[in-house]
Amino acid sequence: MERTFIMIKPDGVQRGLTGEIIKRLEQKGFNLIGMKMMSVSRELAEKHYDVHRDKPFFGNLVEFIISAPVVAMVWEGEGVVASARKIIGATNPLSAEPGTIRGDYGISIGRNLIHGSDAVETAQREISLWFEETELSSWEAALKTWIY
Ligand code: FUP
Repeated sequence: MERTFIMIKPDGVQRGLTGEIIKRLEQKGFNLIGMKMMSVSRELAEKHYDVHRDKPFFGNLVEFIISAPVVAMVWEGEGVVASARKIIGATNPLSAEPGTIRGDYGISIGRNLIHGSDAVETAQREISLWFEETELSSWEAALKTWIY
């Protein structure tokens, strides 16, 4: 079953959107199989955003991610990587459609509330970066018969 890595960024946690964000993914029908609130080390933040290392916003992005706790999660379900990206919305919240998380709650690209893996391979890399396999509990939702 496909998995994706989702992180509620420091702004999402501080603004009290953790429950709302989990609710949206949960009610879609995806399974939450791992979750932890954590302070992120500079090393982990830099590894996570390694692809952006040479971008002008890299420094500010890392400082932001390590500035306050995040909620790191792994979600499981058919097509969860692309579907979660749709639920999250465009990177710039001002361009994100209403009805998406960033479209409903954000204004600034540097405070866009949430991260979601952009492809299945990226998801695998990010999940192994943030979680030990023993921290993940794959389980069959009681409602599965009514989702698939
Ligand atoms: P996304 O996959 O939607 O999270 O977006 P990207 O991987 O392109 O960017 C990662 C993060 O870098 C964004 F969530 C916010 C930040 N960013 C900026 O601060 N400025 C930019 O111009 C682009 C991205």
